[in-house]
Amino acid sequence: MAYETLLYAKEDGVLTITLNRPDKLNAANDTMLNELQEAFKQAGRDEEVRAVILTGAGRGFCAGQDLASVEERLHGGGRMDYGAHLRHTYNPLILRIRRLPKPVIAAVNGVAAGAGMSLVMACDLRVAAESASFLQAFVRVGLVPDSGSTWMLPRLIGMARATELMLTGRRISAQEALDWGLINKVVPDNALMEEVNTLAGELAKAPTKVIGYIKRALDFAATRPLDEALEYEADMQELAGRTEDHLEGLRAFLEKRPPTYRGR
Ligand code: T3D
Repeated sequence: MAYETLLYAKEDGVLTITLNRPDKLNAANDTMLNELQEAFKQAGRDEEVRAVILTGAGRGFCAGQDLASVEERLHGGGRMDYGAHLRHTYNPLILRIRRLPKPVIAAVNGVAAGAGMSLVMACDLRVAAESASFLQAFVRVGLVPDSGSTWMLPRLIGMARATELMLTGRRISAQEALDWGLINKVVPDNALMEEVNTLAGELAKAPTKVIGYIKRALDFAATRPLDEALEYEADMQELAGRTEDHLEGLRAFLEKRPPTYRGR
């Protein structure tokens, strides 16, 4: 499928989805939001895809909702029904990323603002270029953090810091984001894609189904008491134990050789 606002490139099991409205710092309009949902749906269906990278073209990662398109609607005398808009666009997209049974890495090449920052947080791993930055821009335009920010940010950096970023809209550097636990790694700008491609390449050779179960177990445990999390771990382990890759892992260990996982 050809996309208007995304680049979609697949190589050696790694799918790279690039947000492609560089002049607008990849701010998300409705076309992009629909295309992102479609692209992640495709990523889920395509068995060749075993790891996904999400990044941005140009100097930004994503500046959040395209405010010009909101203004256009309001200017035309219309009403922007934010609730309905979120329920049809960002919310299903965030769930689709979280529920994708494959690893998703954000390669944060520049500024990630508002829902663009939420998108980064929805990914499983986050690697940022030194010059990248993050802001909960919502309050600056009189909006509440959305697209999962209120759920994800306090879990990643704690309530005190999350509240500060949400109430002030302060922009933080990649280094501060790393120090606070928001991201996994900071690399020089010119090394970003090489670093992320290497990581994605390794993940594309991992036991993919099991990675899907790990994602499910983590998200389940995030909101449940210990006894329920233990039960869920047991369910996921039951499923993992039935995969071909588990058998391969066992054999490889006993035969003292590296495993070859096929994602099944
Ligand atoms: O239902 C719903 O949809 C609600 C959902 C809401 C979710 C949200 O994401 S709300 C928050 C929306 N985002 C923002 O408020 C961020 C707005 N952008 C900025 O504050 C700044 O652009 C940045 C801090 C991100 C970067 O600043 P800077 O100085 O590096 O770049 P710039 O010059 O401001 O932006 C470059 C261009 O991108 C510029 O266009 P121009 O003048 O060169 O033609 C700018 O207008 C455009 N741009 C940046 N952000 C957006 C945008 N255009 C539309 N929408 C944007 N969000």
